[in-house]
Amino acid sequence: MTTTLSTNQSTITKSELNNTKSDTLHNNPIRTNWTLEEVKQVYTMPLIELVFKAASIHRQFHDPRYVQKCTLLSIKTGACPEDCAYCPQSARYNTEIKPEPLMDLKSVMAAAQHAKNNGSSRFCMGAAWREVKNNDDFEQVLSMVKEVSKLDLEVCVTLGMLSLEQAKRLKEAGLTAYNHNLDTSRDYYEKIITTRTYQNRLDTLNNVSSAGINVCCGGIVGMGENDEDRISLIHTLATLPQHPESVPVNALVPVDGTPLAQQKPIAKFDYIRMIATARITMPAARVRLSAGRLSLSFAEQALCFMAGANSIFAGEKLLTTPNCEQDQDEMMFNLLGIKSDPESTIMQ
Ligand code: SAM
Ligand code: DTB
Ligand code: SF4
Repeated sequence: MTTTLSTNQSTITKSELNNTKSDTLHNNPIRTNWTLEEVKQVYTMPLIELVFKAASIHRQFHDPRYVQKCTLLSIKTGACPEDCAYCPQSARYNTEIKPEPLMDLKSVMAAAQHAKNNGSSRFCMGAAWREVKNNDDFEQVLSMVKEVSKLDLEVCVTLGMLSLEQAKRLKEAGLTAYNHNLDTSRDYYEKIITTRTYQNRLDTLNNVSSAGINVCCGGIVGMGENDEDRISLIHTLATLPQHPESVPVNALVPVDGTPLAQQKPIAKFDYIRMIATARITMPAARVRLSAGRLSLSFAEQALCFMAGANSIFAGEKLLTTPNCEQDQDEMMFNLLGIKSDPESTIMQ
C-alpha cells in the first residue's frame, strides 16, 4: 500500500495537515483520467485496506475532525412529470405525497435560519421539477437564493435540468452549488428513468460548471444495480472535466407506491465501499452521507467517516422522507469527537 502518512493522524494539527499536502500532490494528485479498471481495483480492495487508504487520503486533503451539516428543504413538493423509479414525488406513482406549490420566501427564510441555528453551514432547496422554466417560480427561487446567501450559508438548489443562461442567473443571485445527480451508471440508468437521458444530465452539469457554480453530483445505491454499475458511476464522476465539489452518496429510501418499494436494502459494507472509493478517486470533494443514513448505526456511520465522508444531511427530514433526529446526531458527533464545520475545511 502506498501512503506517506503514519497511522496516528487523529491528533494531527491543521498546519501539520497542510504540510502533508505537497507530498500528497506528488503521490496522490487529483486525477480526472481514471480508467474503469483502476476504479474497479480501488472498489474491490479488501475492505479494511480500502478504508485505511481512504482515511489516509482524506487526511491529506481535509481536516478529518470536521463534518459539514447540510439541511434540505423541499420548496416545491410532488406532482413531478418524470418517472424516476425511486422517487415518491413522481406524479406517475401512487404515493402518500401531497403535492404542494412553491413555498413563499418568508417560510423558506425561517427554515434557513432554523438550519443555521442548528449548526448547518449549507442549505439545499429542492424542487420536484423536470427542468427550470423561465417563469415567476424561477424568479421566486432566485430571490430565495439571494436572501438565504445573506445568512452566510452555502446555498444549494436542485431544480432539475437547467440551461446555461438560467445557471448564470443563479450564480448572480449568489448560488454556491447546484445538485444534479447522475444517480447510477449509464447502462443501468434506463432501468430507472425513461423520461430523460444520461446525456441530458451531463449537459446540465456542464451548464452549471460553465456558469462558475460548484457541481454537487452523486447517485443512489441499492436500486438493484450491480458492482459494475457502482464502479461505472464513480468512474463517470471521477472523470468529469472537474471533480464535483460534493458527492452525495444516497442509499435508496424505498417508498410505498414507487416501483422500487420492495427493493432489498444495500449491504452496509457495500455502502461504505462506495464512500471510500469516492474519497480515493475524488480526494478534494466533499463526500456526503445522504439519503438512507437513518438505516445506518453509529458504528456504521463511524466507518463512513473513517472512509472519508465529511458531510451529512442534518435535520429530521430529507425532502419528503424522515432523516436522523437532531439529538441523535449530536450524540454521535460527541461520541466520535466530530465537530460540524462552520466554514469550508478544504485546505488551501
Ligand atoms: N427534481 C430534481 C432532480 O431530479 O434533479 C431535484 C429533486 S430530486 C428529489 C433530487 C435527488 O434526490 C434525486 O436525483 C435522487 O438522487 C434523490 N432521491 C430522490 N428520491 C430518493 C429516494 N427514495 N432514495 C434516495 N435518493 C432519492
Ligand atoms: C441528494 O443527493 N439527496 C438529497 C438531495 N441530494 C436533494 C435528496 C434525498 C431525497 C430522499 C427522498 C426524499 O426525502 O424525498
Ligand atoms: Fe421528479 Fe426529481 Fe423525483 Fe425525478 S427525482 S421524479 S425529476 S422530483
